[in-house]
Amino acid sequence: MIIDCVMPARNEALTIEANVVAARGCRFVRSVIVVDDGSTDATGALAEAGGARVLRREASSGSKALAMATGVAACDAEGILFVDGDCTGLTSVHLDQLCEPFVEGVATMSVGFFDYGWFWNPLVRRWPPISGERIMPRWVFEAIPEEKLQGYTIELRINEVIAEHRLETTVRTMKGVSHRTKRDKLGFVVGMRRTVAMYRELLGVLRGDLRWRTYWFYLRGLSIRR
Ligand SMILES: Nc1nc2c(ncn2[C@@H]2O[C@H](COP(=O)(O)OP(=O)(O)OP(=O)(O)O)[C@@H](O)[C@H]2O)c(=O)[nH]1
Ligand SMILES: [Mg+2]
Repeated sequence: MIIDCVMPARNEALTIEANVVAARGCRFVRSVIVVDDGSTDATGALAEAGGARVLRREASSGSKALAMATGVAACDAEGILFVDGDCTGLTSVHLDQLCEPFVEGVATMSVGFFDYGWFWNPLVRRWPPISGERIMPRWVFEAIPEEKLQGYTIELRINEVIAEHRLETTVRTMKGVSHRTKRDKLGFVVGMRRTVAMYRELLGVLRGDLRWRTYWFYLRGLSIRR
């Protein structure tokens, strides 16, 4: 099966190249597509230096969900590996391990979690994943209705398709992997404001049309890898 990696990125000059190189080194990935929404730093050039194909969009029309949709529409791969452009510590080995259950046909979706340490990891692995590092068939992403392609809620929408189709998910912690938070990127005050806005978006979906049974069906199809 052909797998392409789609990487949304806006102003991720510090991390984008390393993440592109990690994704290109994943043995299952054919090519890496970075979708850049009007970055004002060198994100696009550094992604190209790392070997990615870069799709540049207008900042004004940007959102994480739409960037991901643009990347999917621009390729013909049957499997899509999403990787955020702001990961730290991510290697090709992490991505190989993330792809394995999917490639082996063990799971329809495979998700990698950041490493939050021994105390939190077991809890995080049972939580509905909002992690951006995941692989799935392209039809799963394309099954999300256009009006639901909204900002940071996209991962909940992917979970929704998986759960409503009663599909299997595997999750695993990616040892040593984390990311740059909005506070790291924008400073405490602006970063915190954006973080709160993001969680309000997520809560809006949880209180809105997303059915709670989604989580139940997700858990029924969940297996945890070490
Ligand atoms: N192309 C594009 N990428 C985006 C956009 N918004 C976020 N991203 C990228 O999506 C990835 C995750 O975004 P973050 O804002 O770090 O969100 P997060 O990691 O879920 O949340 P934090 O905990 O605040 O870091 C990063 O690579 C961002 O650059 C956007 O509007 N357009
Ligand atoms: Mg981040």
